Amino acid sequence: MITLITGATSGFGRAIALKFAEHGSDLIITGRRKGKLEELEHIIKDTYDVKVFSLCFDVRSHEAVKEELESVPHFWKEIDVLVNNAGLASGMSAIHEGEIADWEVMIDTNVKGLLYVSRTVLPWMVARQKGHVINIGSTAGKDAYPNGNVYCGTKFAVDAITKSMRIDLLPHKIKVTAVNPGAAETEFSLVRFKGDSAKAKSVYQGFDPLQAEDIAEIVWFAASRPPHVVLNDIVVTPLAQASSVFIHRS
Ligand code: NDP
Ligand code: 8X3
Repeated sequence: MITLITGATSGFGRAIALKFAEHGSDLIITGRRKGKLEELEHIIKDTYDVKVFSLCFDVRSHEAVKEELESVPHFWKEIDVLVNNAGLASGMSAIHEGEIADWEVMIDTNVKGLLYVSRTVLPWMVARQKGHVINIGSTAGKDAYPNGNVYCGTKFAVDAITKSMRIDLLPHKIKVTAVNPGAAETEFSLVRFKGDSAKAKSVYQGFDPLQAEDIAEIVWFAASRPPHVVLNDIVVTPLAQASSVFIHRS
């Protein structure tokens, strides 16, 4: 099995890479932070008997996505599972106060980046009439929340794209799954609040948030069902969370 994971340098992507390696999958891992990619590649190669190919690129650049992915040796193009995970929130403001630059980075990463990677990889899956796309959405793509506006919009877009992808790929025997996590403690909030660690920490205060490993287990479960079974849409929250808006804090 070959699995391509975008955004493998931290959080869900890193945990998914480790989980898939544990189960014997060869991996293409991607992200912008070269040092983190190299470190993960070493850890995986030292621990598991799998091959790892690292690609350092920004998913917001169509040119880079195409060039880097197409540069891989033929063997690596036989991708069985594509995990579209790279993404982020940038800022959290009322719609009339939002920073345009934040909106652009979220739309370009979460929506356009996912599309660029998918557009490059899917023809290889179609040619083989085989494959599985797992898009990481969010509870933010199921219900909007105050000041979430554009981030929520990008994740609603991921939800819609996933549903339409599933229809388009039906004749080609390609599975499409969405995994939509709620609040999970990764680098997500640190990135959203631009390095303000106190603010990032406060997001998870008073309840027990999801961890990256929880999501990795679910992604592996989805990827390891028998050929005739597809998990279409998974929503997973911490015990204390009912939706994007309702979190019970003690
Ligand atoms: P992290 O910040 O820990 O990880 C995000 C990953 O995305 C990093 O590996 C980062 O790599 C990569 N990434 C971000 N921007 C780019 C880019 N332009 N090009 C390439 N890679 C990029 O956050 P999470 O693990 O939490 O987030 C993973 C996904 O899960 C995201 O899509 C997020 O929206 C979603 N999500 C997160 C939730 C949470 O509560 N944490 C809940 C629901 C969904 P690098 O910086 O090296 O480029
Ligand atoms: C991340 C979860 O609720 O912080 O997608 O937007 S949330």
